[in-house]
Amino acid sequence: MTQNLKFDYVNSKTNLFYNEYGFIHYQPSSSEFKSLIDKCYNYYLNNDGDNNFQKNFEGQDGAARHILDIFRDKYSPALEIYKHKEVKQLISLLNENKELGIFTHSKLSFKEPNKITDWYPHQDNGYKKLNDRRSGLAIFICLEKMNNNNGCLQLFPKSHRLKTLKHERIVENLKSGSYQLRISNLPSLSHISIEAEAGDIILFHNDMIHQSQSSSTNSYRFALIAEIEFSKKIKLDDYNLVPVVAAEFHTFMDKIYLFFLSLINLRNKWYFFKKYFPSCSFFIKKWKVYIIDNLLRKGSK
Ligand SMILES: O=C(O)CCC(=O)C(=O)O
Ligand SMILES: [Fe+2]
Repeated sequence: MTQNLKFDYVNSKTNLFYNEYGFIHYQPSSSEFKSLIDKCYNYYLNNDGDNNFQKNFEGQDGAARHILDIFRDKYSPALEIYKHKEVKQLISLLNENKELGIFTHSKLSFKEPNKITDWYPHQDNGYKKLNDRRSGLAIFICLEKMNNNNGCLQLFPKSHRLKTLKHERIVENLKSGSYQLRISNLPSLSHISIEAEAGDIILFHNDMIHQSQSSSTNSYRFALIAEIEFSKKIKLDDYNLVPVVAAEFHTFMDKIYLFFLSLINLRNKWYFFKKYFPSCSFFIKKWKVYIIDNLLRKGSK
């Protein structure tokens, strides 16, 4: 496969394509969906520099690549986009075993123009703990046009069949301790560039190898990404909060169980602490940076 195939319909053929190649590039036709996309694009463009956003994945020059947990931002249209029928039909198509689907996290992925914001080749499952890998996928939604000039997504078709490969940690920013994971031995598979329009939806398996380069134009290449996991077993999301449901629904007892799980969870408390006592958390962060700085420098000698 040298070229990207785009679908403007969703049926069993789309599903067969996904099973074979590990991704789907779908172009929605709904004008209502498109206006939500425009609203969302403007929301992030006009809020650039807003300190309330939780950002991460800072590169060597300090440029972050993600705004986190966008579904819990009540002003962002992101959740409305993922609840739209254009997205829902794709989720139910791929939820072949009719399991519970939860969003494990949601983010805005972006590229500060002319900064180093590449993503090394990785599988999203590489970031999961060994005992916490479930079947799932990422739903990547373009808020603007993307191509090779502004660092479009690049996929390695069929790589989802290789299962989760070994990744290594690459520290990018010693100050913040930010790092990326990169596949240690990249298999000899060719990749394709996903050139897309605003509103296009790209779904890819959580073992799909993918990467992207920086933006050399004045575009931020805004894209939403949410990851879904399908399972019979419920759990908290990556922010240790009760997850947003993507498919099917919880029973009442499941909801109570999740609520108590979130109450006793420590990481959850840490988010709370950071939000309400930012100055204390600043000192703790400094201390973390000191440790990472020293230990890693010593370790690499
Ligand atoms: O935005 C991109 O180009 C890729 C981001 C990504 O792969 C991730 O967040 O896991
Ligand atoms: Fe990824």
